[in-house]
Amino acid sequence: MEKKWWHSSVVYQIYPRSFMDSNGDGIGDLNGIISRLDYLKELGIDAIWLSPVFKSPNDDNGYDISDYKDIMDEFGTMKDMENLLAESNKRGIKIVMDLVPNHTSDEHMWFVEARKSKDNTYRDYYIWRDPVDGHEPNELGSNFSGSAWEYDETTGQYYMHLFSKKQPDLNWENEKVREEIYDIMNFWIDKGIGGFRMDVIELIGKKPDEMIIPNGPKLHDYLKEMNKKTFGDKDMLTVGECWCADPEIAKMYSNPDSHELSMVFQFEHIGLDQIPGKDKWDLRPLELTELKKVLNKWQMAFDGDGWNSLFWNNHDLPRIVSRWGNDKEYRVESAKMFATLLHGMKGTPYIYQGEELGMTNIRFDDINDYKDIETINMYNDRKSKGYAVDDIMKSIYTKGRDNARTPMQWDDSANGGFTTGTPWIKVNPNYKEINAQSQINDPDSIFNYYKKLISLRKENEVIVYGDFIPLLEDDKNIYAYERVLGDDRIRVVCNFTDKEVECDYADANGVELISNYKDYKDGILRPYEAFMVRL
Ligand code: TEU
Ligand code: CA
Repeated sequence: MEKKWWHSSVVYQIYPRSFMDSNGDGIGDLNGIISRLDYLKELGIDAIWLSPVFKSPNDDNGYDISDYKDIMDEFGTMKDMENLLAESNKRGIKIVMDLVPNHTSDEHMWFVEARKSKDNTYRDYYIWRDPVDGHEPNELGSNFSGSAWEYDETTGQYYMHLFSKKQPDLNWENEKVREEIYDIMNFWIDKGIGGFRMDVIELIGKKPDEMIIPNGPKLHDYLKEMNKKTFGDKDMLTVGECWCADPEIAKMYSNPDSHELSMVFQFEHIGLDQIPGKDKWDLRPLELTELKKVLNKWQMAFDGDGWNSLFWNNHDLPRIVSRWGNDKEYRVESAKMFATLLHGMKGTPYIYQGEELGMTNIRFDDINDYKDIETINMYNDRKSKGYAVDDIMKSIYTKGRDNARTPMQWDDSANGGFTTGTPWIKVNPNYKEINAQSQINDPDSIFNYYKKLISLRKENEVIVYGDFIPLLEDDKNIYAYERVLGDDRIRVVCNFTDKEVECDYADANGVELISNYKDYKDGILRPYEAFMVRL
């Protein structure tokens, strides 16, 4: 397989609204990011995935874009963006932009025009249907509750929106739409970006009348066309968000021979703590054996014909240390355990802002403190259907997107040093104990543990390209595996529980690369103990 820079890279995701506020308006911004680039350089990451920074009325925090070639007022100006690119590139950090090609804002000029009349030039940029018996054209639901169809008075038709009604879906069957998106991509490529993360890319080939939404018939034709007309001859990282990908589908996207994307985000492991057939708010406990089955399958799925991305959390998901770890007594141990497990694997690791500090989920008592449209819509929907408020809040505490969206905790000053003003969403009150400043110079901190894991990937080719060999597949408490490249063999051993467990691999038996305890205990792994050794 041809080697690529992104095979050995580690990517850091920035959610700009919550990263760093430079001007005291309570909203993170581009100049704030620039002021923290040295922190990221110190951590050792290679690229930043920047969640959307384009003009947006912020119905869905920037995933509703009204101008793809301009910057959101709250975040800064195009000059600031160019400055961010220059300052990042100076430090050897690439910027991967977030492309939202499935839908725009209803305030985008295309949609403002399209809804004016049935014969408007832009009408066919979106998906319109006549009412059926005075109702929605079909049962299709929005990911943010309710129907995916919104009636538009002016022309007496419904338009389709798989997310909020302020996010009308683009009609990818229209060649002009595709050309517009490619033009936008080339605009950003010319500015010197390092790649694209593609929002819900699996939806662009949809056939709404046939109820085919992800993985539509033309999806891969579109991606091949996009590749050819935009980044195909550039050395870029492209990652598609694909909730419904299995390994075979992932190969279609990421096999170098198919000329589509570098890799996809797959979410099979992310659904393991929800009741099958229901949605993410319907909770059940995670079984480690199931997690191993899924992740090991993905680890062994590709042999030069695809590439994995590796992540535990992002701006849509709860924080891993709170979700499947222990964010109280064993916060530091469990955060390091999850880091070890993931960063020993084959693929490109993604770190979500604050994960490197062991930041935790949030619990607001008052629903009005929540800002996320998905959370608020679900709350109202379930309340109107008679769910108990306590149960709804429990789902939000476990799965709500705002868990990961509270401001970065930089130091122990007011608002964690994120802003001198009033933050757009409340800061987690634990910022006095959990913050970057207290970790940077502490050799035992989570931050320095991540830093070491990142440098291990740079120094050991076996971590990048080695084969994956699962161990103890039926064990309910321990996640262990080996990586092998030629004569080089490393072993990763992780106790997934808050108890001591017996383990044949508990003694290092080799050269330690990293460990979250200072020593070893004969035949025993202590709570969340994790290490990586060269055999
Ligand atoms: O997410 C796609 C998506 O399906 C999620 O919204 C999902 O429904 C939910 O978060 C499950 O937890 C992408 C973006 O990552 C998300 O932030 C956007 O809201 C969404 O697309 C619409 O652009
Ligand atoms: Ca600001």
